[in-house]
Amino acid sequence: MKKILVTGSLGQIGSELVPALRKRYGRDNVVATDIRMPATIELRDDGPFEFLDVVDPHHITRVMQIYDVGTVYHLAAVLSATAESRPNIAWQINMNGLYNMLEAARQYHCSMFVPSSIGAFGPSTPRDNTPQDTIQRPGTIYGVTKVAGELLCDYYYVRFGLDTRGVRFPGLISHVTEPGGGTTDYAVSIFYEAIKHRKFTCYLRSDTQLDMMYMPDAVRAMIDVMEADPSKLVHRNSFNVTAMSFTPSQLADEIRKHFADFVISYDVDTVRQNIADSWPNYMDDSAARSEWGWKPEYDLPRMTLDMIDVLSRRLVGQHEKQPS
Ligand code: AKB
Repeated sequence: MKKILVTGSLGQIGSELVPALRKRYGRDNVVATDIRMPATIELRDDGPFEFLDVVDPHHITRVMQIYDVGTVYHLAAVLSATAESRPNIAWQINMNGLYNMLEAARQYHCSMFVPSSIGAFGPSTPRDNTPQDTIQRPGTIYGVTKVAGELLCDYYYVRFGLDTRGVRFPGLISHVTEPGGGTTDYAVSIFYEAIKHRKFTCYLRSDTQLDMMYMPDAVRAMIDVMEADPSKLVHRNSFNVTAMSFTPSQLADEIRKHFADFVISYDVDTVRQNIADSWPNYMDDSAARSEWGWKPEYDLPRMTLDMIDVLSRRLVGQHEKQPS
């Protein structure tokens, strides 16, 4: 079979997508790439890995010439809070990197998955039950790159027949790799702090409601949308997908069902709060459900139980390995 190429494979999504793709399609059929090298020998030996900076078209061409690539999962991107502090870098990676990958996909006849985000919406978007097709006027550079990315992917489909597909991810929660530089990252850090110290200081207000998803659902969404029957797809870039929607205070209540003494306090970071305030409370994902059968498996209680279960075992294990 033709190879599957994953960019940004050592990031939060790639760390779980690559093993899932290798399990499904075979270890040697999935080429992991990133701008940094895997930290451990195990990761390096898990399957093909290539150093790839998406901002440099020569890197992309080199990898495309080595492997017979048929599908690209383009995950290399800068998240919202980092993008706000380094808009220039965000543009280079999120826009120029995407353009370079689309061009390569066009030249080498690949299909391509590109994640968008709730960040593609803005303050004038309806916040409740946010429709699939609605106003998209984000006020962040991250949002600007996400909307432009969705449009660019549509353009490549209409203009060149390139099979581009994508979803608008909410905040993603995972126990494998922590996110970096996002606005929704608190929903991951809170678990580490709850397990280790039974307390957490949140940088968002207690009532900030946002869509969220557990990583196993996110991985399934990416694979399912790429495997979907193209004749059923009315939308392509990008489908609203969500699994749960909660505030920091509701997440703390759920965690307290496991650790009764858990305490949450708030020290609001204005930059991330302003970003979160411009994003939907919850999206309508009925287009994804009807066009390719999207259905999440994890709600808030199930995700919380699994995060606490897996992380508690790992963090206690780490603690026991510490030299005394
Ligand atoms: C972020 O917070 O920047 C991301 C996202 C919702 O796109 N997790």
